[in-house]
Amino acid sequence: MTTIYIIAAIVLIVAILVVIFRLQVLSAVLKGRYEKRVGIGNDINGLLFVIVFVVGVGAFWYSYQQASAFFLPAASSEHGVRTDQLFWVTMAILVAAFLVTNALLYVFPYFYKYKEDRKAYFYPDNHRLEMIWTIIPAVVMAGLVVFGYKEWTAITSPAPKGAEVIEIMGKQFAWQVRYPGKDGVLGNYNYRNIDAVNEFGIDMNDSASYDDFIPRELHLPKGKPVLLNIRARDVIHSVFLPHFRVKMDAVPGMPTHFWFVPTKSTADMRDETGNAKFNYELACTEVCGRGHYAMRFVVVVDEPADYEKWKASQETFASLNRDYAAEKAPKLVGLLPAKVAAPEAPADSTAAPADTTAVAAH
Ligand SMILES: [Cu+2]
Repeated sequence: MTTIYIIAAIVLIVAILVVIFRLQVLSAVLKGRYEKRVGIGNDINGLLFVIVFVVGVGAFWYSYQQASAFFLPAASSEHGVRTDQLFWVTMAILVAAFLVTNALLYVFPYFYKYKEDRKAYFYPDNHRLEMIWTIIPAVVMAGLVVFGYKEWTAITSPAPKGAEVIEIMGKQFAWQVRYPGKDGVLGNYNYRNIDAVNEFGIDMNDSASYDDFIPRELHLPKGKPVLLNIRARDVIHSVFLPHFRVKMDAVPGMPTHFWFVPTKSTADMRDETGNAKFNYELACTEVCGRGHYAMRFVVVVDEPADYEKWKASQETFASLNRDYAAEKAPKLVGLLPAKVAAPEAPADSTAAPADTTAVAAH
């Protein structure tokens, strides 16, 4: 309560001082003793406007120069190159408009500051000027919207036939990816099937599930369309592949997707960046909880032949969890590949590689 009284008292005192000052000025005007004095402050203020503009533009350019070291390298996907172009064209137009309008805004107070022998010119309207500054921005904006819309429809169009289908699931706090295996079809899933073993909730009663595999890295083929089927298990996450300019939310209960064509392999990027340890990465770009920062997943882009080799080398979820698969779907247990015996260390390293057909004949 005392605070309110103190504030009220301060406000009243200030108001009284203002009124006294105003009365003094008015009485001076009435007595004809009032002189308008324009001090040096008028010139200084005018000059300060110009200085703020020049220093501001300089600082703006300097910060751009400094920050450009941290910009992403050129896009590693087909659509990424086009969206980058769109971005830079928009940026160039905006910067040009910014410089012109702000130059006028800051230079006018300098040139048209108060001068005793000058009277302000009353300039109510000018239809031609208003047409110019309405129509030009409208046409430019409409052009940008049309190009952007065209690009957006291309990006969000259905994936071409034969695209590699990969499922990405976000959970607190990791990404998991699932490949469809040899049949090219991802097995069904159901959230009710999720448990400690089956993090995806894969339906083991769907025969398409039996060759699905869940690797620890996301591998993509260079030069081939890739379709990501995206979902989340708990909260909203967001798939972000910055080098490919791919960003799409992962929403629980609402599968999303994104297709694109990677154009540079990991090896290409290591050459391009001169960094032998370069790796593409998948990050989460939705603040999804405490462990959000830890949702990094390594992405590898292979030459198509290496990609096929890598796929062939992956063990399926079902064969890694044989007992689980057998328990969940006893009828389909025949789909499990035969148990592979642990390879014996060759007694003689110079021996010819084992002839697999001969082994099978025993
Ligand atoms: Cu997340």
